[in-house]
Amino acid sequence: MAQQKKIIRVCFALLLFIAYVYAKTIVVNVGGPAGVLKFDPQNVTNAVQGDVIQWKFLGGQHSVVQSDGLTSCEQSQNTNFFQSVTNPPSGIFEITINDTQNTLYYFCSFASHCANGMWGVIYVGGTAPASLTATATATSTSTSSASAVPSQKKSSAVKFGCDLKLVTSVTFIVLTLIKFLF
Ligand SMILES: *[C@@H]1O[C@H](CO)[C@@H](O)[C@H](O)[C@H]1NC(C)=O
Ligand SMILES: *[C@@H]1O[C@H](CO)[C@@H](O)[C@H](O)[C@H]1NC(C)=O
Ligand SMILES: [Cu+2]
Repeated sequence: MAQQKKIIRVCFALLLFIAYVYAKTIVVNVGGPAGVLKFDPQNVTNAVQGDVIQWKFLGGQHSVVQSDGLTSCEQSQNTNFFQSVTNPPSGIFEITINDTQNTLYYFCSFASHCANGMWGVIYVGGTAPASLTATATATSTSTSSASAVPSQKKSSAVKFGCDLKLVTSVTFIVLTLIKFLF
């Protein structure tokens, strides 16, 4: 009995650890020196529920405002739309991805930046068009602008309940562990 309890505790700790490692922070660079009017990467194709999107303001006057469509320069009709101020004092603006599948559009609302192409998209849970995922894979091997680093603070045992791939791997690990221990 005591041993069983111990095994359960080990499994639980393992699950928490996996959930902790799994959530990632995706950095999107905003602007830059000499009037750079872009979000880099413009299309985030690898976001999943629980991930944090972190916009880093590198220079110039910019903002991040959610919209309702590709290349749209109007703020979202959604009552809970996300929005940063122009140049947050911390130099960073973050959102957490709540949905398993969604497509989030946003733009820079400063001056006419959006009309000049300063907009971006976050494809959540594999909703990105095939053409984009193909280019994303091709470019991510040569450049590392779309860096995905494991988050230090975002972890939750609740999140993995919704991700099929993770549930599958967790089940596999737990089953292997149980088989190994008995
Ligand atoms: C992002 O996706 C849109 C829509 O498919 C495309 O027009 C745009 O060129 C893409 N941006 C980059 C930098 O690949
Ligand atoms: C996710 O949910 C939190 C808490 O309800 C909310 O503050 C945040 O704006 C939501 N994120 C997005 C991208 O809508
Ligand atoms: Cu801007």
